[in-house]
Amino acid sequence: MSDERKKNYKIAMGILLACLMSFGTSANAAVITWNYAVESVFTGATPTGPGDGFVVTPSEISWGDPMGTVEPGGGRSAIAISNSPRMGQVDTNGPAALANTFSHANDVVDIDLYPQLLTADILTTVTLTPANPPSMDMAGPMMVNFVIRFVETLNEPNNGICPVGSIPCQDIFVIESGALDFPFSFDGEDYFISVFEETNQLTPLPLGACMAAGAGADCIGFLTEEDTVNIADFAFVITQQIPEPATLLLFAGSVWYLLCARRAGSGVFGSQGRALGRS
Ligand SMILES: [Ca+2]
Ligand SMILES: [Ca+2]
Repeated sequence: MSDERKKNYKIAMGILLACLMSFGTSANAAVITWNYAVESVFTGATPTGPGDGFVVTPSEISWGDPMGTVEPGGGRSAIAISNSPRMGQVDTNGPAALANTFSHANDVVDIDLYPQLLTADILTTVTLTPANPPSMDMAGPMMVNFVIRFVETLNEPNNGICPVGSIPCQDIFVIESGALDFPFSFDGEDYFISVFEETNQLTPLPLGACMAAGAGADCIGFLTEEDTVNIADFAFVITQQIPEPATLLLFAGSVWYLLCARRAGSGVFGSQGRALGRS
């Protein structure tokens, strides 16, 4: 092998080893399965104005007729958190795991007499403990504060036009702030948690719906039907960054060069062997 080829061979071998070491480090240290706990609570809320009937607890915010009930025809509406805390197992780069459930008992409320929900503060806490490979260390608790805006739309507006959809006008929730995707690190590895609503109710809303809720354009949220208990099941996935395409290209290029060099090398040595045999 010429000096030039020996040099290229060494470079390719070096890149290959670096790539293998990089993959090996990642594969050895990454957590495959986590035990998780996700808990959400209401930490505060603001009503549209003064008046009776606005009640806030860590698991429920209700409004409407103080003497009424949260049921169809009962004169009170409520949003509630259930399945909290939710515990289970989730695989890195695996299927989604269920988190907490939010429900809106959307009953008809007399908005001339009673204040309604305007904004709600939610604190969600995520704790992860490695199950495979097991570890006593813990990722978290990671805390995310969400602020949601709400509007109790008129069910039958005078002009007959709903902010979104058709009569009776759906009520509108907007997630005003709070990260639906956030990174975390554990044992030198970087991961991402991505939160979504399992039935894809959480979507970008039309401008009219965003404006009705007092939010800017391109808001995200969901709509709730009147006289119905609307359920939103939140879920999440944990992902880990796979090797960069550039790293994979380097890896593939190095393997290709080494294979070519080896084939070329066999020819040279074989010729020499045959030459030696003839002598
Ligand atoms: Ca309503
Ligand atoms: Ca409505």
